Amino acid sequence: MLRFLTAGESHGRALVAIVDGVPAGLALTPDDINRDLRRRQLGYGRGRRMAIEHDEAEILSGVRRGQTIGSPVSVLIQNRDWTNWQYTMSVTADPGPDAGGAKRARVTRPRPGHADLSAGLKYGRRDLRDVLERASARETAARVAAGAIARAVLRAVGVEIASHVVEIGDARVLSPHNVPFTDIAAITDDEVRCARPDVAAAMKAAIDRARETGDTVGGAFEVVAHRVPPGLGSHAQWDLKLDGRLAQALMSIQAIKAVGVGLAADVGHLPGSQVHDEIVTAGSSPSGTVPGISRPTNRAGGLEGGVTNGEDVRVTAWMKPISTLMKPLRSVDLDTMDAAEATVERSDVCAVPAAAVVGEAMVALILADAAIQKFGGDSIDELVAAWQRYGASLAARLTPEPR
Ligand code: EPS
Repeated sequence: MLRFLTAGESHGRALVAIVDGVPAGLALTPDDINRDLRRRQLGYGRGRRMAIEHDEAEILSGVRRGQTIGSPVSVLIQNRDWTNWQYTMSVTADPGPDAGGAKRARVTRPRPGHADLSAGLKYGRRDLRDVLERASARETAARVAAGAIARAVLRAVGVEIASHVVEIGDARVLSPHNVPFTDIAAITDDEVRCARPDVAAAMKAAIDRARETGDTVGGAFEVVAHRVPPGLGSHAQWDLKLDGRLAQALMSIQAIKAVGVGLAADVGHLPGSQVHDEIVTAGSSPSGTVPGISRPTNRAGGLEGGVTNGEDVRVTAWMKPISTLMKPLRSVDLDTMDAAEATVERSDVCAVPAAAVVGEAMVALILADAAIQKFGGDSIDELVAAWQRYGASLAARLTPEPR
């Protein structure tokens, strides 16, 4: 079982990810992780914080001489901004005279849409900074580090994962599920990560408009996993259904409010003939990873009955606009109970392109876990061998019997 936890506050000393259950013998370097950390930091609409941070992974454990050894892999990512927050974020009650950074006032005016109010009440914190520091999407850097390790596991068996931004404000890609994986994997536009250049320009314009009016803007991204074998997940029990597990993983990303598989919400108004993917014989050119079988369409997003069907896994997540508005919404000061404007913190105008990279990480973690459950994962050699045996058995089973 592959599982992970993260720790760390947005302006604390560092973030940490612990990934448990990584197969032994997997080649892993900090660069494998740093590549994804860098991609997550890019994007049009980010705030000034991204000019401060240069996220880099320090592997603390679980790797020896370039290979995983079967023990938990822990990764540390420093927060460079911490030097400006040492006083406010001090672990000790008395930070001492040398602690750097401003003495920041308590946060008492919750931002609508943020965890400030709900989690502040739950944990009984009078300074809402105690919840906003952890609720912050800074945490997703640690998820991306964990996801990069899962991606390395999947890469060993040929699975690739990529994402594209399909909607920002009123700019959207029409029929995003038909954009081929090769177009998505080839995206070089780091600003909005959109496969359609004309839509990318409209997306940037939508972000500019939001910034000019002191507002924020949301959107959607699709994550696509390519060359996934059939048979990951299970139809037999609710918590084994892979579509459900992917949905939970994506929904857990900060600010995500909806998740869909394949055609997603469109299945509600289309007839069955336009929702299901016919099954046809393919001879030597299957559409996915099932020998001899082709699916002319992939509206199901590679999942039927909670089990992968050999087509690309395609999942979409919708992100709400960031809840820190430079032109703040109405709130209440929880100290005085007077009407007040919500707190304004330095923030991003749009983080959908970065969230897409986080989405890739979450999908990688779930698929790698499902693969380890099906094929075994004590060592990467064992996993690859079991995967190959399964492929060979499918090919043998799907060969026509002599009549
Ligand atoms: C965030 C607010 C901003 C973002 C941050 C998420 O940080 P700050 O409050 O320091 O300006 O930059 O995202 C990151 C730091 C990151 O690495 O993605 C928030 O409140 O969620």
